[in-house]
Amino acid sequence: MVEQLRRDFAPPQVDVEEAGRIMETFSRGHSSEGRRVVLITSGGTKVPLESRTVRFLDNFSSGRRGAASAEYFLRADYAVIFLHRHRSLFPYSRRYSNQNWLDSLRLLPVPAGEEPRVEAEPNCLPGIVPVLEEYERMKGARRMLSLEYHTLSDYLHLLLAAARALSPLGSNAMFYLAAAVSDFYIPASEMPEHKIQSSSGPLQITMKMVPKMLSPLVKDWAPKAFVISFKLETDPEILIERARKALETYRHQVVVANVLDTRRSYVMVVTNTEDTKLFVSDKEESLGIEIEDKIINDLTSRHTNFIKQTSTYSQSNQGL
Ligand code: 9Z3
Repeated sequence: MVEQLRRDFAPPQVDVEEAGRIMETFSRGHSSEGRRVVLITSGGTKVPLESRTVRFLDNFSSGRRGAASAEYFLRADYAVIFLHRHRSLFPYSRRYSNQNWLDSLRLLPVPAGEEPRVEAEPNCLPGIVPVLEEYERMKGARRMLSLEYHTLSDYLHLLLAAARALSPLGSNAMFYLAAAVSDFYIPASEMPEHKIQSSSGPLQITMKMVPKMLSPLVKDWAPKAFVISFKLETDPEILIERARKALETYRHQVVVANVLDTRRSYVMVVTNTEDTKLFVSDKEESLGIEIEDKIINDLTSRHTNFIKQTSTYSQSNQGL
């Protein structure tokens, strides 16, 4: 797998070694204070079609699931590594992503010669006071480490580095893999260097399957961690079957299954033993309740049970 990463993908655009060191220091620090650490992946991925990239294959993910989930994990006292796609939604500011910030700011009149002053107009930023308070509290507590990826190659390399950094935490580490990662890519050796010419006629491309990182993550890189993957389908009929298949194949703990059109109001939490449906009703939505609140509530208590079970298991194996 590591060999395939080196061979088939352009070198990452980020300093992966440095990111690995930062993640390790962050997780070690929080773990020594008795805190659990979750790695959240968030956003889509871009797959280049040319080495000097003009065109790429992208997907729909906005990163809202990951950004909202980060806030609820922080409230549940987790330390969060937020590995997200460049410019996808970010915790807290995500709530104001659909508006032009300049419209919420006003220049204040000041006497000539004084520094210009700017004031925010709270009415243009609904709910900003509690959001800002929470943001400042979390920032002050340094409980979130934010890392960006640009390309699929960055994402894959950073996920490997994160797994290595979190592995020493054993079952106290959680992987929450909400990013929508491309299944297909063009290996570096088969990619044209220059812009593909339309004068050559219609375009036909053959793409290879992206290596499934979940498999080595669960088996080798962080074998004791609590791992959650997401399964997205557009056809609700095949959702559960696909989620179960993923659990069987990768042997991790949980799949959160969702359908593209209903992903904001309905998910299914699938484990080896049960399927739990989580909904947000219209009434709850009007009260500002988000599905991520319910997902994180469910998963953090499963994580607690997982830690208890694994510690009982290892104690009984040591004859304690
Ligand atoms: C998800 O299913 C996420 O819930 C969404 C969130 C990407 C739908 P948004 O970012 O959307 O809030 O706009 N993520 C995983 C999707 C995915 O690609 N899963 C792979 C699959 O289904 C397996 S890892 O095959």
